Amino acid sequence: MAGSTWGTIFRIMTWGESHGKGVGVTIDGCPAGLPLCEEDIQRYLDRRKPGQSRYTTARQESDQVEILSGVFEGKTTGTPIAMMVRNTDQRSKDYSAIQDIYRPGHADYGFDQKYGFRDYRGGGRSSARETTARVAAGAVACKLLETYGVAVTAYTVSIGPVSVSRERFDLAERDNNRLNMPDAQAAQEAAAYLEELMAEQDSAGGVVECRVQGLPAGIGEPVFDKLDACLAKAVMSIGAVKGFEIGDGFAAARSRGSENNDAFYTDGDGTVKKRTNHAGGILGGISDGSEIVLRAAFKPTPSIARTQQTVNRNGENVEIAIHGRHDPVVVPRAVVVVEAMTALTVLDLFLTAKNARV
Ligand code: EPS
Repeated sequence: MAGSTWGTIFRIMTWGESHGKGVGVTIDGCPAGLPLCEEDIQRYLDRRKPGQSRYTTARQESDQVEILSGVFEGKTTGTPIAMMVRNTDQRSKDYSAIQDIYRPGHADYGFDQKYGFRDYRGGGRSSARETTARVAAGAVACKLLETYGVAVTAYTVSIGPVSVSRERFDLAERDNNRLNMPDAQAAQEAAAYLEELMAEQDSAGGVVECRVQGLPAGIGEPVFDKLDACLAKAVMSIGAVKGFEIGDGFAAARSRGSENNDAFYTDGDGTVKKRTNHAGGILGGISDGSEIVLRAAFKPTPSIARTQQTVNRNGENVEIAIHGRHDPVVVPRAVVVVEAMTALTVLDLFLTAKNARV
């Protein structure tokens, strides 16, 4: 299956299926000398792992990472860094009953049409479990970005109809609630909303926002590899993402030029600043030195227990009710996945930009 690599200089290849032996990633292009240990990766994986609350899948995986290569005496060696996480709590029998049925909202039908058969156990490679490998690679990218003074931070901004209030916004609150919302009141309201949906055997979607701080101006290539174009591809490659915005995004379409332009100014200290950031930190596909702001819209989890109409492999109309362990909402666990894909993309273009001038 092609399409499992990302990046040009800092390049990753992910592998593994939800019900196979494990999932993993190889990073090629990480510079030598970066201090790195399994705990650096584990901190990120723990934010994504399943079984964390009643609002996530009940599958119990510790998602313990093993670094197999590329690190010696606590530092990267410049050779490929291979990392793996073993699967331990597969329950493939949950999928036997639906192996010949196309789950609405899932990749099943497309995979069958493309390959003629599929690994139906847990959705194989189309499972959200695939994102484990992205997060492991993203943790390394974040550590390397830190050495350049760049920080990537994501959080949940909405679940269903409940949005965080910009007045109550408190990033420290993000890690105090299971929905990863930087607003305690919104988290409570969203939890109540999820309880209602769960009682109705239904699921919710939501929006993750991500900010990149400390990125200098000049990152991103002018035509096809624009910073925003690459971020869009990276973030939209995360399963369940259906929408993507930079800065004001779709709202900019309703704005006027006089409102949407961010005025430049200088304090006379030699740096160029902007009074506003409607552009989300990117102009002409190149970072402008202000904060990068992006948002990803996630659809509601397609695996729901209530009865749905569908079709089987024999082309017959059938009914399906999906049981087993599923997230009533994927958004809280996806926060760190958005961080990972953003970090991998920004880092790769940051390293590319180093060769822009003699
Ligand atoms: C998923 C379905 C469930 C989730 C899984 C994502 O798989 P299973 O039926 O095997 O428990 O648990 O999430 C993870 C295992 C994970 O690590 O994210 C799906 O359909 O995407």
